[in-house]
Amino acid sequence: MKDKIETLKNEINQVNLTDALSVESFRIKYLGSKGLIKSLFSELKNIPNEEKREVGKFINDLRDFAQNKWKEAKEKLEENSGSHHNIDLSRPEDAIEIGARHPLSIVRSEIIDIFSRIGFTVSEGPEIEDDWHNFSALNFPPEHPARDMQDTFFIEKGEKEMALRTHTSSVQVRVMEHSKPPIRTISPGRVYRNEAISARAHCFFHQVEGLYIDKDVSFADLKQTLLYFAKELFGEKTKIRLRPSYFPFTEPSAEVDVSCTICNSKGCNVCKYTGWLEILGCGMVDPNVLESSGIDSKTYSGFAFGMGIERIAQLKYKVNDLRLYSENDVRFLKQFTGGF
Ligand code: 2NL
Repeated sequence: MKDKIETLKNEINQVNLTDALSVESFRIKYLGSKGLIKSLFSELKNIPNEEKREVGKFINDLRDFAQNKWKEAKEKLEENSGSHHNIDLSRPEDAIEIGARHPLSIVRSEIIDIFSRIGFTVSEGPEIEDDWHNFSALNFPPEHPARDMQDTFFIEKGEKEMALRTHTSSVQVRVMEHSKPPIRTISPGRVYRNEAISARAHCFFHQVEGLYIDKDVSFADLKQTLLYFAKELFGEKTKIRLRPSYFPFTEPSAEVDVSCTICNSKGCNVCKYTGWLEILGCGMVDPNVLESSGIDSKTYSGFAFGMGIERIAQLKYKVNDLRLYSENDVRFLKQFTGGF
């Protein structure tokens, strides 16, 4: 019996377990319920009682030996079939999503491009402003409602009370303070208003303001500049009309409409059947504003205008909810192309 066990042990020792098949047939042959080791155990009953204990231990050892060999081989096999061995190096990589320009960025670039062709530079400034640059220098009276907490985000910053700029006119005040006419500049940027967020209002939006100061700048210059702009942006056939309006920083002031590009002025629900779309506000710079920034209002005059980029993008791309611009939904964002 002992010899038989010894022979079986040698045999087991020499078996080569290299693949899944040999590992499984090894298990069946030696360790299975009808396997050779099991049959050794059943032969125990034919052995004299005094030897049973010793022979039983031999068979137990043999079973442990075979089991360990099988387990080791199986683990090795599983390890080798791990993911890094299954990589197909010839497989093409997943395509990289390259993304798309944001519609507001496309429209801003287009506006900058149109004005730079007639000599306007681009100026930028801080989003956190003091009262002077955002309000006082722009002729806002002390009691103006825009100075109210309900309209403007105020910030405690050191000793001074600061605010998130409500328009980029503050940038243009800085330009006037630091340079001499002629000044031809546009200031694109983000501005903030304390408003509840809805489809038609947001607590921030984007503006492009323009400023032109020189000797003898007239309202006719303003009108022709804006007509040129409207034609470049919406097409050669575009008409503009000016309606009287009011801003603290311009006098006289006007609101500018373009002929509805969606229905060719025939009347549609976008232009509310008027044939006209409002796109910007403008006016002749109030002499008080020029003087506040150190420009002699007897020698110089100027015009200024301001528009919301969201509004222009809404007309160009028919976006009917302002919130879409800042939700970062790629299904929205990847629809826009053009403009650099
Ligand atoms: C609008 C109207 C406007 C201005 C902005 C301006 C700037 C200076 C002096 C005078 Cl430094 N005016 N900017 C003038 C008229 C209108 O914006 O509807 N914006 C969204």
